[in-house]
Amino acid sequence: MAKSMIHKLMGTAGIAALALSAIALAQTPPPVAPMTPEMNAAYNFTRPEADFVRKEVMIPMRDGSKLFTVIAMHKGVSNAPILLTRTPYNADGATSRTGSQRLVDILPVMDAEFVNDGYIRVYQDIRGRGKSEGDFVMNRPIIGALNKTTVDESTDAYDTIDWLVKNVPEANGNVGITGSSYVGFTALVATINPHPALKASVPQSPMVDGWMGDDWFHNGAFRLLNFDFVTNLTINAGDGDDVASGAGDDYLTFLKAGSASDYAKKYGLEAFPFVQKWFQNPAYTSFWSEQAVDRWMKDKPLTVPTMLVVGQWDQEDSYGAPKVYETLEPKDTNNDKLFLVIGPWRHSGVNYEASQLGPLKLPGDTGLEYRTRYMKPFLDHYLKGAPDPKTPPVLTYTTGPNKWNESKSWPGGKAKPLYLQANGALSFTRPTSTKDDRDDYISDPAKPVPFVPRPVHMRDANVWRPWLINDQRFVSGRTDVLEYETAPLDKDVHIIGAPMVDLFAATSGTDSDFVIKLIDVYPDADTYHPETAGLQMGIGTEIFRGRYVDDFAKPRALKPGKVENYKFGLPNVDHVFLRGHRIMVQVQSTLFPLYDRNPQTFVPNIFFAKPTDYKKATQSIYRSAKSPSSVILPIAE
Ligand code: PG9
Repeated sequence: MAKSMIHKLMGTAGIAALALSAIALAQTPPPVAPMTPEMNAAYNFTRPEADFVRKEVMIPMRDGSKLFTVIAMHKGVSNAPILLTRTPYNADGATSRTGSQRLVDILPVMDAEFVNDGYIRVYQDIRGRGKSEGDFVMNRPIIGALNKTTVDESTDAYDTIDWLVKNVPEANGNVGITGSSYVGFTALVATINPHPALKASVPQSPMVDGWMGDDWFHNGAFRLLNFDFVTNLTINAGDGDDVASGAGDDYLTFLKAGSASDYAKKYGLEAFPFVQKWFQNPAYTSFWSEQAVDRWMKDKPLTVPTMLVVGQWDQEDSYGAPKVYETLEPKDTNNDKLFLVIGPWRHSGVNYEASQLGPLKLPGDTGLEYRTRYMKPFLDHYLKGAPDPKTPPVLTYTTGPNKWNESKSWPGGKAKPLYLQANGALSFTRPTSTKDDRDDYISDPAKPVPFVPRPVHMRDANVWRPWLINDQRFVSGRTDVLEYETAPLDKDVHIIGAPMVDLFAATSGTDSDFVIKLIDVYPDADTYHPETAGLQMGIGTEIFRGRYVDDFAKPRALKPGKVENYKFGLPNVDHVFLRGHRIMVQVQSTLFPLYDRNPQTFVPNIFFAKPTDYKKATQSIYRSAKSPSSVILPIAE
């Protein structure tokens, strides 16, 4: 019909009404039947108004496995550096924290300074975890004796970087890598046979040697919280739950279970492959020594500028970063590839708001200060060509005066023994007694010393994160904890490095653990800070399993009554015991249920100790001229 004819029939108003009802009809969704299934295939959480672009890709590795990767950046970014993180902890979740349309809200808090300055942020699930293909092997060893496949975390980093620089058009061709703990491990091993586009690495608290002092054991003593780590990491590819052992007092839960293998059996964990690997390797076998990252790295000088970071109170991985620094530093002849940072942080605290840890209040957010003043300028230099920020070879934070401290090398202190003395005294004077002066205590595995006040809820972040620094007064007065204390200091005592334990001890049993705590005792009278009056603040705590006194690979029974010399390090610190404070050392033989109990009777494998193996023992701590027990402090000069 011609337009003029319609006009004549309906008039202009009629046409308008018809047009409106046609639009209304078009806007009404088609009718949905009552039984239409309601699940939706997809929803794009990134709305058109978002200030970012977020892409998900599967990046192929050399063995054909594809790794799930999220690439996120502000809209309009170009010629930008990439900051990569390779994680077992869910790349999708890490990059979609909220439904916000601001990039800084969907990413972890530590990313803000980077993406706001044009960085492209990339998160990838490592093989076998999250949405990535392939098999997950805990801290997948480098290709070699333990790993006969063609892939490891170093080759996966290489293949990922290769793909990114070729396929992300907004990128400038330079890649940095960072992350903490397990993710620090992946950041560190990316520097082994690195891709040429990898221009800098910032491994934070990297897991380096799980037997010596990162996560699984410390000097041979096993950490019972590991069972939760394993259920978290090795049940399906996502984030598993904690062991189903209830929410009661962990102290009683573990005590009632018996040995670590009894606990595993009781809670259905004994078939987990990684649990079996622990149980089959209680000593420092080649299974452990050949996956120690410092050994993988020791023969070749570092080619990628690397800033190792660790917290002074890192309750999980205090060992790795300083160990790698110690191993590689002599090869960094120009002092331009290797950097060490030790901050006033708990494990991974560097990536969060860090103005307080336990009782320690700091004048500012030391996490943010580090990231903006040191980490970002370091990465900007290598990834964006920014001027050299002259990063100090060693950056620490001196607690006590609470200020950043730049130095040329680590450790900075001169060894000075602080000796255990009669009547619970502690002083720099070497004992002269020619008698076998000593203090005894009875260690009863049926009543182990708790590592935090009971009831113990060690999975609670508020308990777990600050336990190393928290007030130690809760064990005062226990007959199985010896305490030695200096007089109030007449001047500041500044330590910078790892205090070393030099302990002379005997046991009436045939095996034993020794735990040493170095403590800063605040003055009792403090009008203006009553909350810290008399505080016994933990500075360094470490354990040593006696059977390894000769050789970590070859445990042996201790001879009852024979004095042995135990030497081991406490965590690296930069701390000032202020004038008026006292220094305290505590000695004990259990730290439960953080560590499994030593039965105090030599058995071939403590994981399988029987209830009858657990026996009381009398422990003797010597403080004579011949056997002068001490904690050797690295005194700043
Ligand atoms: N140290 C941590 C860990 C390692 C392995 C298993 C579970 C936890 C970490 O924070 O990555």
